[in-house]
Amino acid sequence: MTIIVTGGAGFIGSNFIFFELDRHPEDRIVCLDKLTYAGNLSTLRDVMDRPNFRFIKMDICDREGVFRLFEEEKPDIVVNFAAESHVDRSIEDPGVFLQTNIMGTATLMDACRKYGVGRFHQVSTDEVYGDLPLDRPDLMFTEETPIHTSSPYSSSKAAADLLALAYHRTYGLPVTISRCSNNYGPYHFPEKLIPLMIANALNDKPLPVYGTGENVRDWLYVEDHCRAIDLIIRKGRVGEVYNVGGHNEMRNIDIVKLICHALGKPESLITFVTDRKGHDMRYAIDPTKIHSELGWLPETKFADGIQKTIDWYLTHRDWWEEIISGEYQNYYEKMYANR
Ligand code: NAD
Ligand code: TDX
Repeated sequence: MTIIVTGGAGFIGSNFIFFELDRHPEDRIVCLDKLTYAGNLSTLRDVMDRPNFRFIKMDICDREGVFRLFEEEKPDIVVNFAAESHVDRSIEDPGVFLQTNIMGTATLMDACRKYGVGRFHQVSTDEVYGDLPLDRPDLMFTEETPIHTSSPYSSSKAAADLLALAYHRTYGLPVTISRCSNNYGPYHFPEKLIPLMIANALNDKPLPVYGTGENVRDWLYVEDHCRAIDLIIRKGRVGEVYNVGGHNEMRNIDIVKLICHALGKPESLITFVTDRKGHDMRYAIDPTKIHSELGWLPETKFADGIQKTIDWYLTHRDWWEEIISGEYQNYYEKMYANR
């Protein structure tokens, strides 16, 4: 089979490519990525020369290019990870989120229709459900929870989900959607909470916690997410949404303290800064459907996953130091200097 993986030079997409090449060496993977600030070709260095791997630098909004590639590769499956993914950036500048996350997804689905692709999988997020209150731990997001978004990022992802379901109903496009909770693991871009705190702590820089740090996220080790997507594209039912999450709710402040302790750094590095606008309070996924239909369960416990992640950042300093020494500095200055 040929699988086109978009956004494969980013965090989850690259981990998915490694997972697929390892578990399904008989399949061919074509990675399509624009290499935005979040995409790193160095991440894919070890697989670049594999005979069953091809990288192509392309924007998913480039209709002509995408159609040409589909004509050439005749993919069996398309997995769409390509997206603008950072909530804070979407608050600063929504335009590119609408372009890539909505128009790009539509372009890929048009190509899927034209070339009769057997499956289009949209990698979505739990953020499309909005947030849950802290004082109702019994509530969780199911696939039936209404879409109720908070940020331009989550709204653009929700729009793409709705379009995907509409393409299924109207054109019969064989679509599946996964809505996953927060991922962590290797190759996570250092603008996001966990890698940002690890990098700052290692550099003895302040650890900027938004608001009071009581917001809760439901963390899943990235490989568990990859295994869920692998199951959905091979065994999932078309037209269906699958929630993916590991019942691992943690407060931001507790994660940051844990990172301080693991790295032997003082908690005095923690600095409470102005809250994110429209900040979602709590996410919690109910993964009953994917468990009962596809037998998926998370395999990595948080204690093990976070230790593996911290070890990875300690042994791959060159990867993230190169990132934070470049354009990232301007980003950091803009987002955190006067916060
Ligand atoms: P990321 O920002 O690390 O990577 C995004 C990748 O997409 C980059 O390689 C970038 O170059 C590429 N890209 C961006 N715009 C593109 C375009 N127009 N054309 C082609 N490529 C483009 O993101 P991530 O954290 O790996 O997230 C991947 C997907 O998973 C996203 O769709 C995101 O919404 C979803 N998701 C992420 C999480 C999480 O915790 N990170 C959780 C649930 C869902
Ligand atoms: O410096 C920070 N300080 C801080 O307190 C950063 C970067 C974040 N935070 C808080 C905000 C959130 O409550 O930490 C929490 C996690 O923030 P992010 O890492 O930005 O993730 P989040 O906003 O939860 O979104 C992530 O999960 C869902 C991904 O970035 C999305 O792509 C995915 O859809």
